[in-house]
Amino acid sequence: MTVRAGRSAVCGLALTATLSVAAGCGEAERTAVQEAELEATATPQETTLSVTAPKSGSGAYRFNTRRLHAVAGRVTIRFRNDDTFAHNVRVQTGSSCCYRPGHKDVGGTETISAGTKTEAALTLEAGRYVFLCSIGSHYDGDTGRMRGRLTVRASQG
Ligand SMILES: [Cu+2]
Repeated sequence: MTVRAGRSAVCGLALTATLSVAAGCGEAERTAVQEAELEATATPQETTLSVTAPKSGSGAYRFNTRRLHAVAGRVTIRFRNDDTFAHNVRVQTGSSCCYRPGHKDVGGTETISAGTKTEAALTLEAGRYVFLCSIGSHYDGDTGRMRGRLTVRASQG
């Protein structure tokens, strides 16, 4: 006999006892599970970060910010490319730029062409990250400054 059948038998007994107990039987069980699921998703830590690549003109490629902060959990990056070149926003583990041994890409936007925008959702644990444009040497060198630090703090609940 299965566990489920056993439960039904118990519920059957409850049903004959009183209606109120019967109503709680099984249904109460389901509700408890639903509540647990709701609780797990009821306090989503969600951060939306806006990043822009301004027109670089004759200057270096860059983002409009070198520092981003988020809360552990779902992090959405909204990226607008106002430059005349294609760019992206990638996130790597590590506290210093970029592609150091052990660093890994944990997500980010696709590469978008000039004058367009996009967004990407990542799930990040608390810690220090770097964000960068991964194209060519956009993140480093004389013509590239497209990099910065992303600090993700632990969620409150
Ligand atoms: Cu770029």
